Amino acid sequence: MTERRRLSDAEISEQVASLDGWNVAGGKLHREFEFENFVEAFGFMSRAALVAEKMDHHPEWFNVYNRVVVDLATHDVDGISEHDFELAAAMSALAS
Ligand code: H2B
Repeated sequence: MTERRRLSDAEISEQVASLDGWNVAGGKLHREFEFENFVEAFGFMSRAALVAEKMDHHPEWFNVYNRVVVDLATHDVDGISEHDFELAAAMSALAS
């Protein structure tokens, strides 16, 4: 996997532009997912958790009923790294 290097603001703006539905909020990659119901939302979270564990890169997230709010950052570098973009892309793919 790619290195845990803190990306520059320019690198982040460039990469976030090609990632559908995600933006930067509070220094983290942010996206809100909405599903049909709680079972769909939790199924998504279960699948994303397995990907995250395999990557050893874990989301901050919040779930109410059919909504999952996700914030991705790399604590080890106190910023956003390639790992956040990889996890974001994987989560988008799982939700689509
Ligand atoms: N997840 C996230 N989001 N950021 C990290 O810096 C991070 C992680 N570091 N998961 C990993 C685990 C680290 O704590 C372990 C020791 O590899």
